[in-house]
Amino acid sequence: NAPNTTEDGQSSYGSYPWEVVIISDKGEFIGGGVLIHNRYALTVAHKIYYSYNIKIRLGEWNTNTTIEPFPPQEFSIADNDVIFHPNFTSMKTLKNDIAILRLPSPGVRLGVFPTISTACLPNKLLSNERCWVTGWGAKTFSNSSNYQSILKEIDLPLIDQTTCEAQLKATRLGENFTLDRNSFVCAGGEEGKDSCAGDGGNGLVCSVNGRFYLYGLVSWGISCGTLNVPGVYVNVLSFILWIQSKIRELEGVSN
Ligand code: 4AZ
Repeated sequence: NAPNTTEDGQSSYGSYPWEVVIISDKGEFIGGGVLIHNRYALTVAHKIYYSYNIKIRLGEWNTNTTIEPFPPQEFSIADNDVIFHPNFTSMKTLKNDIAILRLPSPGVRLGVFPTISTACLPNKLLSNERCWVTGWGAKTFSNSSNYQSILKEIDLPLIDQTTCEAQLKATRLGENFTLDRNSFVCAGGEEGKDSCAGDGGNGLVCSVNGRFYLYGLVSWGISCGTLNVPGVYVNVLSFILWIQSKIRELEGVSN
């Protein structure tokens, strides 16, 4: 169930219709996100913690052109429609690195453009799976301002938490390091196939029975694309109850 791929990791147009671009009010690129509902998207808290008046763009693919067959749709997100996880308290540990973005009413009309739709929230743990991560982020950590113009994708394996913790600890930067298992999942560790600077907030999606489920959000890592050094992703499964109860509360649905 791999989305269509070209050889250099460039995604084909419309393969990741839940993809969200977050930009500043001045149009500067901030990071990625994932559409999960016609009025809600998820991203990582640390990318937008110091930003005001953000906007999101849906249906984007090549950021250098405006010739997509289906035009990208832009929405301003009011500051009180940015809902940070209440336990996101540290830019250092990045525990609970998740935020909900609420689109202005009535939200995006789904089913109109094939390039805009939602990813599913996961309902169970996966292991031994290969999943997908996308983004416009940098090719290498040391050249971290060199963003891509066309959305890139890679496939990568999920890595269990014990292995991931050991592998991160084995790096020079990771010596004194523990993973908050509730907050994070890991994926990658293959040479040259990784998320990197600028990919923060983007989705790690896994295909189950032909549907894409959002297992992770790009959060952080130690370097990029180094063999046996997985990237660290927000464990979306851990935050499902918070996400669903927030949406119910904000939509005024009684439960
Ligand atoms: C970053 O700086 C970043 N290799 C994101 C992901 C990874 C490294 C850095 C994972 O946003």
